[in-house]
Amino acid sequence: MGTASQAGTLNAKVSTPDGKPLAMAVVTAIPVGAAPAVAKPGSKAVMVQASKQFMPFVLPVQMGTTVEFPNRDPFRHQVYSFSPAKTFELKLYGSAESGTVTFDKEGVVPLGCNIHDNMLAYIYVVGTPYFAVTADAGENKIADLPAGRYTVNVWHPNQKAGQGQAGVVQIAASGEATVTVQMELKRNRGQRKPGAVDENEY
Ligand SMILES: [Cu+2]
Repeated sequence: MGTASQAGTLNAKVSTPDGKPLAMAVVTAIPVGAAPAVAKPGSKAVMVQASKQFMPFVLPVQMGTTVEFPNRDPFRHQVYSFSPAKTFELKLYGSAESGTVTFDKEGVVPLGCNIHDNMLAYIYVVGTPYFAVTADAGENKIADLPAGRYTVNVWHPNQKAGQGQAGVVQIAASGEATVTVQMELKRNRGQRKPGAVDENEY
């Protein structure tokens, strides 16, 4: 019978090569030898549109997850992506309405809005239930990892190609392991503020 004592924790610390903590990096732990795993039926996540911004900027989800896109602004948005992992365009909708998209393929899904060019966010679709996003201190942890060996990867929307392999980590039952990853960025661009591109509300 599984108990908490059969699970360990992976601590991750991500920084740039000059030692600055890197937030918004997605850390994934994939059981060695396991095929990509689909989320439990009914798995949900939320990507909000508010004050002409997406929130959060980076949203990791396990493949098979349905993401809701509620609009909390008093004007309309139209969310789309041209990504190979998921190409879609929601209908134009206003305050207190929502659309949903199910992400069934691993990969990076950059989001935009047809009305507000400044809006940008990323859905990162992974084939494992074990993932976390780093906070401002560049750290986070993945708890409740069954004992075993995991391939640990880190992804950031602004990373240079070839970055983010943290190697294989052994997690002992009720043990802790720590990975420290340096990630080189090609730029450090976040989501631009409203009004950076257009001044109109629709
Ligand atoms: Cu918009």
